[in-house]
Amino acid sequence: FETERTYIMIKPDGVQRGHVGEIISRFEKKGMVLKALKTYQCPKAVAEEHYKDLSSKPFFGDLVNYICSGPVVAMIWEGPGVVKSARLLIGATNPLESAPGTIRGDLAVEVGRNVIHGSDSVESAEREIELWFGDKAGVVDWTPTITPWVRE
Ligand code: DAT
Ligand code: MG
Repeated sequence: FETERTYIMIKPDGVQRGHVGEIISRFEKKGMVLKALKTYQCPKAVAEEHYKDLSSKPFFGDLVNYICSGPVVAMIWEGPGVVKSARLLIGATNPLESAPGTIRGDLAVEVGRNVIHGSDSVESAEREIELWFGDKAGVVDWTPTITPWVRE
């Protein structure tokens, strides 16, 4: 199997509101494979690096403060086309435009409290995985025993 990976992060609002289990469950049910998971209190420098492409935006300061405002749940998920597939589960950036059935569509109402992050490309995914899991702690290479019931 190919091993596309994506970086998924439940933001502090998702953690505070008690949506960790619900969100992880959606990825598990889809058939994606959990390769790493940790709670993390994000230092400002990591949030700034993560969102560096947005550093010129007027909301950048608020965004960094929000990501650092409480624990996040940082994860690596693997699967076929997982980067795009995860973005479809997550829904549009602005929760008022995210389809019902998506995570943001079901759980959020404002772009500044949109519950979850997912990498937007394979290249971003690898960059973000290196940023958040660079020390490889908790990253496990494994294949679920049910894989033949999920993939041909
Ligand atoms: P996404 O998280 O869907 O990849 P993005 O990369 O364009 O979206 O932006 C990253 C985050 O920045 C987004 O989840 C919420 C925040 N953000 C984006 N656009 C915003 C805006 N117009 N006002 C406030 N926050 C915004
Ligand atoms: Mg993005």
